[in-house]
Amino acid sequence: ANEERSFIAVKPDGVQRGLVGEILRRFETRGFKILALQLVHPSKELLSEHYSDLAGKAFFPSLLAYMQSGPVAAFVIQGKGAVKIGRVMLGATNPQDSAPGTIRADFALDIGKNVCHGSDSVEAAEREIGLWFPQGLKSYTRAVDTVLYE
Ligand code: YYY
Ligand code: MG
Repeated sequence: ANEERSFIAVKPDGVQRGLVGEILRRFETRGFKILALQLVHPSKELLSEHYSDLAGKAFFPSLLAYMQSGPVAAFVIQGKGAVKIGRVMLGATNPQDSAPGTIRADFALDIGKNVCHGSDSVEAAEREIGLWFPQGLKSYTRAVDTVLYE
């Protein structure tokens, strides 16, 4: 149960704005284990797969162009409630509706430049992790996990 994983990415605007460290820090200090970490220049193929559920949307072409405008900081977090907590920490898709204290509320204003991505279900997380980290992940133990969990 403490092994749940989510795929989180700092989008190109976030990387350009120097927010990678700040965003990673929030997940680290919350207690999540960083399982994988990579700067990726995503291909159109990867992004089309990643956002396949949005293929019919009017904003799809601009979304792909935005996501290819620079490197993406892709990472995997692991820990209790990783998917749900990850989404809560990101905030609503539209930063105009995001609650204060969330990443999107604290660092973004427009839906098309919302700084970060997070998986919306456990199934989506596993699918996205496989897409962005085809080399696979290696687990490791942390001493702090014995202190972190009841
Ligand atoms: O999962 P999340 O990123 O919060 O939203 P999705 O509905 O999956 O959309 C993915 C991505 O597409 C969103 O982060 C911004 C962009 N987008 C947009 O530009 N305009 C919309 N009306 C909806 C989504
Ligand atoms: Mg989504």
